[in-house]
Amino acid sequence: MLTLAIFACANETAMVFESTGSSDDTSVEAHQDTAQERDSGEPIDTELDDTGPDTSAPSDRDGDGYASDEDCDDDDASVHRGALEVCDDGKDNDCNGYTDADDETSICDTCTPFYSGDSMYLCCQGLETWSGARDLCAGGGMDLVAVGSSGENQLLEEHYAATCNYGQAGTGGSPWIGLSWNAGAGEWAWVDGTGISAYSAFPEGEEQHTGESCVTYLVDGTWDARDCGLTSQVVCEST
Ligand SMILES: [Ca+2]
Ligand SMILES: [Ca+2]
Ligand SMILES: [Ca+2]
Repeated sequence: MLTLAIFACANETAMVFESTGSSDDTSVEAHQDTAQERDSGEPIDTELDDTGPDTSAPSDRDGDGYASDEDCDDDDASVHRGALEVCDDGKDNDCNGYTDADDETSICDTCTPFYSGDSMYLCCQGLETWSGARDLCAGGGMDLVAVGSSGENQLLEEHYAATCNYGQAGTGGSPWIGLSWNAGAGEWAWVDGTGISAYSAFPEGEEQHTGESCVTYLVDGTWDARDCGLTSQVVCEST
């Protein structure tokens, strides 16, 4: 809207002939305030309205719930006190001063890593039930390994004794892998939701579900279904 206003800036009276627009009303009021301050001898405040953000309060730029004064990286939401120490991201996620495998408070330190392409694997010696094994892997931002190809199965076989020390005297053997029986679907399913139609290392006949619903990896590279409540070692994979 067009606004017509005439101000008597040099005088103490502002003369407004017509004002029909809301934005110019502000200018009119500010001008009147300035005239009154000048007359009263008070300092002239040239700011129209100071309603900007309070920059003295600590920010939480990455939105992880930890403000900049208590977050060791306020530009990365995967890093804050109490965060999961992810084993392969090169970050000190939990802000305790130690990164990845150097962090003795995480499974990244207590399990042994090996790598292939972009994937990181961990062999963990602690004996766990199958669901306990998943929880253990989750403690490093990982899950039980999903073996999707003969190449990946061969990778596990290569590291079985050399890296993981499985199958050695006194250490047991046959770690859990991320395969279990999905009763609802009536089929074997990996933790990532895929099935075994593309690749399977079950020996002939073992693929039949006979009541043992979780799968371990044997020293000869074949898979063996066992009772999920038994305890065994663990192979984790980055997700
Ligand atoms: Ca952060
Ligand atoms: Ca990390
Ligand atoms: Ca850490």
